[in-house]
Amino acid sequence: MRSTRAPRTARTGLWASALLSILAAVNPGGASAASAEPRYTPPLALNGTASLMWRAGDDERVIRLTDGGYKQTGSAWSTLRVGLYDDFESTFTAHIRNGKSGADGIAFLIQGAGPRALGGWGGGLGYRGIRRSVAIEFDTYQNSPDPNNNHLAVVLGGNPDKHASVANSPIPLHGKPFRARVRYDAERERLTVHVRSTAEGAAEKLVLNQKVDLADATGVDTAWVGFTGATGELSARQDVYQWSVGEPED
Ligand SMILES: [Ca+2]
Repeated sequence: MRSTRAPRTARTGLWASALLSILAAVNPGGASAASAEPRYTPPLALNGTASLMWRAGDDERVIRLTDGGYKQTGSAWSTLRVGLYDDFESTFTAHIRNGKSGADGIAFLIQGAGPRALGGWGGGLGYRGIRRSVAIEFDTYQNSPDPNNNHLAVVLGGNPDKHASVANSPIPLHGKPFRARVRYDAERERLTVHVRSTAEGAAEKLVLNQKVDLADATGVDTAWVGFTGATGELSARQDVYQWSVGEPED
């Protein structure tokens, strides 16, 4: 019995209403391009090799989780937390590249360990060992438990050796940017993940559909959300941008 659990109707979320653009564009329209001040910058906690930079030729912030070195791990968390008894949706664009092939990929996490959380390198994808977490892998390197070098998976308890569910990606995760949408239906305790190419008119495809109680899996009512990434003997530059979190739009 979890008698201390908040009622289902409680609005525990700190992001109760509006869609929050975490990597907000600066000066949209370029009216005052000389200004480097973002209109609004929710705080981010960066760990390991993660750094924040500006997208080339654009007024947009980018989280670079790994920069192409070997055996790197990085994590980036929004320090504004997400209520797990409300529906929420997070969308982002990721770009993983390093010439012909690269490793190891990134993960989107919902976690209860805190803003300093950072896990193991290589196949650990930067989240191995973050036990109070639910990870969604975008995995570009085949380790022994992996079906191939281009798959998505839901992983509980920070253990990438065991997939709660796994599926081939319908698009290449390495090389070109892709767009992902993670959605949680709190009432049904259902997590879904869609991906699509960033090419104009590209169709979005449902890849993962996992029943999971996020509050139970993370041990918290309001969780940190963000990204981890890692490299190993192979490396890659792994960026995330155009990231937002909020209530589902439909
Ligand atoms: Ca892997």
